[in-house]
Amino acid sequence: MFQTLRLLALLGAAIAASIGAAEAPNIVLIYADDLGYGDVGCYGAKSIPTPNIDRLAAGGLRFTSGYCTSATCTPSRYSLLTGQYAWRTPGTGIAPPNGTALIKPGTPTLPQTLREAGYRTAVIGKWHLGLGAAPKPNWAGEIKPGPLEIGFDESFILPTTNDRVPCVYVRGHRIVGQDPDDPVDVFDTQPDDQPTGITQRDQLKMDWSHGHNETIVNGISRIGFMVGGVAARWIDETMAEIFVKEVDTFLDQGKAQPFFLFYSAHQTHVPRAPNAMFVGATPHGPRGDAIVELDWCVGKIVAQLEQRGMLENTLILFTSDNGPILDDGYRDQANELLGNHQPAGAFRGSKYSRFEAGTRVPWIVHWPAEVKAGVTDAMISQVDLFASFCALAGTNLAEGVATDSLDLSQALTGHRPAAREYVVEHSGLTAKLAVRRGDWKYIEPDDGPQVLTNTGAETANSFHPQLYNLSTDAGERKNVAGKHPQIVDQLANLLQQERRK
Ligand code: NG6
Ligand code: CA
Repeated sequence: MFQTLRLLALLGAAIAASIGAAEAPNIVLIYADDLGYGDVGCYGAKSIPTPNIDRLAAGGLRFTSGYCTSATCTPSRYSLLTGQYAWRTPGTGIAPPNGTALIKPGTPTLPQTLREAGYRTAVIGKWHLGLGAAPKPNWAGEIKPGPLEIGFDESFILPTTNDRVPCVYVRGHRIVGQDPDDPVDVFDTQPDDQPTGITQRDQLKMDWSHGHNETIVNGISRIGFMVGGVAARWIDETMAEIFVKEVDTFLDQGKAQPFFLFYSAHQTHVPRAPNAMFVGATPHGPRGDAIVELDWCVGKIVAQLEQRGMLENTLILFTSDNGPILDDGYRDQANELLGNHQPAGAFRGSKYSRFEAGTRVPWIVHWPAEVKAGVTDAMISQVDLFASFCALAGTNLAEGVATDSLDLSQALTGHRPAAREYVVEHSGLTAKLAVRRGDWKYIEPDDGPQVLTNTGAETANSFHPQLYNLSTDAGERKNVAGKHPQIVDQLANLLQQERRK
C-alpha cells in the first residue's frame, strides 16, 4: 500500500515538475467563515490589523475576482469538496444540528482524489456538511459517515457551526472527552426543562437578536438543544488555540508524504467570542476582534510550516466560504461599531446575497517555490479547486468526476492569466442563480424577499431581470437590463445551459 502511494506521489511530483515545481506541493487551504472581501488589510480594511494575511498577499498572488460558489456555508463547502455545484443537489442548504452526511461515501471528492495521488489529508475546524446517517448522528457513539469516509485521513472538527449544538469537538468518529455516563444527544425541540436563551436571557454572556435562543453553552445560547457531554463542551474563547495546536500535531508527522490540510476556521461566524488576547484589538467589537484572531491563526500556521522547512513548497490558499454579515443572530454590536469599515469593500450585498459581496471573497495564493507576488483579476471559483489542486498534485481526473470544476492551476499559480470566462453565483437561499461574464453581471429574477428582515441582508431578489456593468458600476446600483436585452438573453441562456449540464 505504502509502495503504491509512494509511486503515485513520485508520479505526481514528475507531473508537477512540468510546471516548474520540484515536487508536488503541500496544500493548505485556510477557509475563513463569513469573511468579506473588504475585511482584511490587503483588500482595503484600515481599522482591522491583519499583518499575517497581508504578508501572505505581499509574498503571493492576490485575486480580485475569486469567488465561492454560494453565499452560505454548506453549499460552498459542498461545491469545494465535490467539484460540483451544490445547487444541482437538493438538500445541500444550511445544515441543521442533526443534519446527516451530505456527501455520501463513494462520491469522488477533492481529499479522496488527493489521497489516491499520495497525499496525507486532514480537516481541522468547522465541518457543517452533516454527519452520520438518518435518522440522526449517533452523538453518543460512533459518528459516521463523516470526513473519514470521504477522503480525509484525519479529522478534528466542530460538527456544524459555532452557533449550533452540539458544542463539542469530534475527532475521527467520536466526540472528544465524552463521559460515557453523560452521553451527548441533540434535539430540534426541547427535550427537558434545561434553561435556554429565552428563560435565562438576562444571564447570558452575549445576548441573541434572532434565533440562537436554545441550549446555553459557555454562557451563550445556540441553535438547537443538546443534553449531556457537559465535560466535553467547548469554550469559544479557546477554540482558535485548540485548532492551531491540532495543525501543529498534524505537521509533526513530517515530510514523508505531501499533505492536504483543510483548515476550516470558525471566525468570523457568530457567536464572535475571540480569546481575551484579541478583545479590543479593533474599534469594531467582537466581529473585528475575531478577524484579528483569525489573522493570528494564519500567522501561527505559517510559522509552524516555516519552522519545519515546509513553507517553500506549500501552496497556501486563503479564502472565505461566503461574504460578510453583521447581525447574524447575536447582539455583538457589529452594526453599531462598524464605523467606516466596509466588510464587503466596494461591493453590494452580503452573505445570503447574489450581489457580488455574497460570493466575491478574499483569495490569496502563497507558494514561494512557484508563485510570484502580484495581483490578478483572473476569475476563478472555489468549485475549480478540485481540478486545479489535482493538476498540481499531478493526478488526472476520471471521466464524470468533479464535472463543474475547471483545471485553472495555471491561473491559480499566476502562470497564465486566463481563467474562467464566466462564474456562476448562488445565494444558498434560492434556486435562482446569477452569472458574471467579463464586466457583465446578470441576476435571474426571483420573487423571494429583497431584504431579509432579521439580518438586513439584501438578497438581490427582484421580479425583474437585473444586469449590471461592473466596470462602471461595481456596486451594482444601476440596472441596465432594459438597455441591453441581447446580453440579458445570452446570460439567461448561459444559466439555463449550466442547469442542464
Ligand atoms: C442561519 C442562522 C445564521 C447562520 C446561518 C448559517 C438563524 C436565524 N440564522 O439560519 O445565524 O448560522 O444559518 O451560516 O438561525 S453559515 O455561514 O454556516 O452558512
Ligand atoms: Ca459561512
